[in-house]
Amino acid sequence: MNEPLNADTHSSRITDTDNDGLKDWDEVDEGFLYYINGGNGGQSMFDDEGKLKLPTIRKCMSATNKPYAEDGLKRFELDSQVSGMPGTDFEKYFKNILDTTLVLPIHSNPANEDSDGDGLLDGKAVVINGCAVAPKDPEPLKSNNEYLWKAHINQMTSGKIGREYSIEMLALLTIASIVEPGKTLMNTRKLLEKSPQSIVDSSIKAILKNKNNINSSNIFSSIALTMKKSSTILEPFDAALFLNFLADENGIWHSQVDTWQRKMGFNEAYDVVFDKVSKMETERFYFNYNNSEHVLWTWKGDYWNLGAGTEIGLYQQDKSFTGSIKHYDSIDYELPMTLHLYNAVDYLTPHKHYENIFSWTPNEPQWWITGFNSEYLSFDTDNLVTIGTVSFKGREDMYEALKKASKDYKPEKLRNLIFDDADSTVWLVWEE
Ligand SMILES: [Ca+2]
Ligand SMILES: [Ca+2]
Ligand SMILES: [Ca+2]
Ligand SMILES: [Ca+2]
Repeated sequence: MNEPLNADTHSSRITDTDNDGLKDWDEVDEGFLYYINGGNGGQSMFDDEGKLKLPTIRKCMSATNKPYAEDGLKRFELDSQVSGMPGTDFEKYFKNILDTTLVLPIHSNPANEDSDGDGLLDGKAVVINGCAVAPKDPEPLKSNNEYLWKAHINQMTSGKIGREYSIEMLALLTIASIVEPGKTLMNTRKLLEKSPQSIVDSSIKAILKNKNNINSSNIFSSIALTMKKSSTILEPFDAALFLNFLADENGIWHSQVDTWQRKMGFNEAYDVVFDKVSKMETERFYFNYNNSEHVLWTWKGDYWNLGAGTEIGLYQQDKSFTGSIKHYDSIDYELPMTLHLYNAVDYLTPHKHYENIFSWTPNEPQWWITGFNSEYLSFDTDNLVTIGTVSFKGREDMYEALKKASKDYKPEKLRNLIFDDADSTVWLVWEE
């Protein structure tokens, strides 16, 4: 550090030695220092010269709350078995260590921007080309998905990233609609003969009409099987065309903002349908906002012939619907979102690493962000890992509402979210 931590100059309150967004002093656990120096008895943390009074390990051990001493002692116990350490007289050596080693209690290391070496910075997001690619470290002294974040930061530094729908794809679709359709378009043409809107309308009607009987009716199975039958005879191109998806410059398929699925909204019955025909996981993050239940809904899995994919959508409850299950409408505005999919390879071995399946950081804000790589065929759906962001900038109250609701989520759900207050962004890190 440039200056010793002291009370007089206050330099540590204005200096950020490691440039991680936190002043040196903010990285120190002031509360513990105050407590260990007898804060309750009115003693100062500083001596007469204004220097910090650092506790010894033994003093920390005397504290009711002794997170630092516990760690230290474990290390010293191990040291006694390491060659070069005194084999005899260990007690005396140990006692000396306890009484002479001073401890600076910290939240994070003031001299290291990434205290725990997991790739996430102690006090700010990792920013590449003006874009936040990893959140502020939620636990600066505990490694969080180290290999995943390092792979992701590397991907965002030098990998292929989609930002726009492909112009060639738009041109191709226009041409396809005016020239005689080739073989791959034939099946889609058959499906779309009646016009896409009528297919959508009848699907919506069938699903909404029957969702109250979801457990007893076979209608869902037959809808699902028909959908699957239709989709498996299609090339990815046709399936994407049917779903109104477009490819980006890297050949990854994505939903569009203005699309027929927006009218359908979402409910749990749809997931039941998808469950019958694909291998997919879903997770829902419910929260109340503006007196209405909202849900951040996410999926990842094997999407028929569209390949490995993942999605995040934002919905709000449609209170006018009076079925036995709740129906959600798509939100009628858009937010900046990004989405990335990885495959954890050799997951249970020391060679574990993450392969990027796609990265999609569209310039256009989204209500439902999706990505599908139809070239990616060899994977186990259990090993898919989604990283996504939803920026609530301009809708900070919504961010706060989700953050507040998350405090009641079960740990296995909560661990998939990271809240970065600095830019009101929610990070989805969905590994298991
Ligand atoms: Ca710092
Ligand atoms: Ca630091
Ligand atoms: Ca870190
Ligand atoms: Ca960490």
